Amino acid sequence: MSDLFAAIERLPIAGADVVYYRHFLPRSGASAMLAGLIDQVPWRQDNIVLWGKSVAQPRLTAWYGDPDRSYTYSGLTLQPLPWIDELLLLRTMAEAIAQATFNSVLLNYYRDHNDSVGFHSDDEPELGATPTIGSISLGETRTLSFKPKRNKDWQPARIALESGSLLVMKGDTQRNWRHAIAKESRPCGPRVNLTFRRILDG
Ligand SMILES: O=C(O)CCC(=O)C(=O)O
Ligand SMILES: [Mn+2]
Repeated sequence: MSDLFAAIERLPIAGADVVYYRHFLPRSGASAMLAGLIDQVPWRQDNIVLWGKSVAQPRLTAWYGDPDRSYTYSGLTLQPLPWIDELLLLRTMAEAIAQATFNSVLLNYYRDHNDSVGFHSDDEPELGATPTIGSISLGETRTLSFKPKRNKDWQPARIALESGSLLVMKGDTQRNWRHAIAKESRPCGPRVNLTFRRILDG
């Protein structure tokens, strides 16, 4: 088997469909893309409502997409920024591998080891019942954890998301599992994650 095929891995998670493409982007391309996005994107730190309290999200975000698409999550409604060339290129590449079409992307900027995203699933109604999510990682390797929503017989799972990788989650993944990026105990460098999504009509 060539290295390229060996680097495609289906995660052994019941009731989910998660495939990891380690070498989606060349290393040097991923580093250049990371630096360009950190520099160019108008990052914001929104407040979200958690257990009835307003708190700053523990990371920076940005939302790009087709002009007629807005997105609501954790009590926030975001209007998309207009596409930039770098994101259109990554979108086309991710669509080819995920066999899906995407009309928006949420960018997360984890500045250092203290930034994180709590357990959630990408199950907003506007994504439909079985959304395909294409998740590209740039920069520092961080661990994505999965835990089952209901079935306690299923073991939690983890995967290290390396720079230049694409993780495709589809089918029942969001219905059955939550995922999170925990803080790291040791200092680490920046990471940008891009989750391409398709917001449905109506
Ligand atoms: O940073 C990641 O890998 C995950 C981000 C995520 O789950 C999300 O944006 O919904
Ligand atoms: Mn998510």
